[in-house]
Amino acid sequence: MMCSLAPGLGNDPRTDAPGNSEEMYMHIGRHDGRIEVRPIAGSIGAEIHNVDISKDLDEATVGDIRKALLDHCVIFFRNQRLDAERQKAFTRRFGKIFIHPNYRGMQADPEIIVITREAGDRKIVGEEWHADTTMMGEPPLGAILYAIEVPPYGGDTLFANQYQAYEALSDGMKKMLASVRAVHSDRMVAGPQANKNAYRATKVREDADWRETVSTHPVVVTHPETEKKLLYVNASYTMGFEGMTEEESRPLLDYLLQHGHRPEFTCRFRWQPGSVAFWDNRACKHLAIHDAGPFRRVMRRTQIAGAALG
Ligand SMILES: O=C(O)CCC(=O)C(=O)O
Ligand SMILES: [Fe+2]
Repeated sequence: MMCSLAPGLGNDPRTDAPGNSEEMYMHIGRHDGRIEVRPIAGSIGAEIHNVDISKDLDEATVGDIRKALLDHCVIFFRNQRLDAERQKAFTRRFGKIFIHPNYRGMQADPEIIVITREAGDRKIVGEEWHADTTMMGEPPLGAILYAIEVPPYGGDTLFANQYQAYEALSDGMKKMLASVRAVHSDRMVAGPQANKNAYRATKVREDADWRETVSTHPVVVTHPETEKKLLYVNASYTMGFEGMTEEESRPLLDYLLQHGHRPEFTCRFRWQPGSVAFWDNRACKHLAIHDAGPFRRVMRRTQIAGAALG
């Protein structure tokens, strides 16, 4: 993948010359086989440089990428060349590929969702603040989105850090939420009643055999890897709190949803062809901005299977 430090270089007498070793180190440092992590905002998101993710990466590099993902909630790569097979191979380094039940039979390859936004589409995939696919008992742990065709402007994606959303709540609210579970359903985003397909190019299951999937998750989830607490409700799937009516749940749920994307918890990613976003689907929410007007936008997404959340 990347150049590694030449063996024995440290013994080269030339590097011991005054003023020389530092310069040499900096030169090598850019190519020493380690990824470079550059945060893009104060609380979430980092660009990762010095790695070609279409290549067979060694374990150490995959470990560094995983660490960057856990540290920053979403990471971005630029100027990558990924065909579907290479994207799937990269995805598999982080877990099993998740097959999305609501796109089954709707796309050529069940392991891939091509998200196409045609000029003038009146709806798009992911235009509300959400984590992906949380109606599942075991929601995906992450997703990898690769930009194939992007508008000259518009069509950015926002991400919000849900650890910080949790941390910013008062002690009283944290205490109250500690034992509350929320009900998540896919009835707002798929099935005939959701009625998305008439308005957008990316089709989801709306056939008569479609059935709603419902699961409950804690409102405050402990991240299985970082072991930090985070706020886990979202506008696309969360219907209300377990044991309460949707009407009773609404005011507090609305408050938590709004709170979860305060500007200081967010970053905004501007796409170019070949850009990749890789998000931790437990630690952050995201939103596709519906402002691409007359332009086409084509993205390829893979998802990584996750585990039940506690
Ligand atoms: O198109 C985007 O920017 C994001 C869409 C989305 O929500 C997703 O891929 O999960
Ligand atoms: Fe999404």
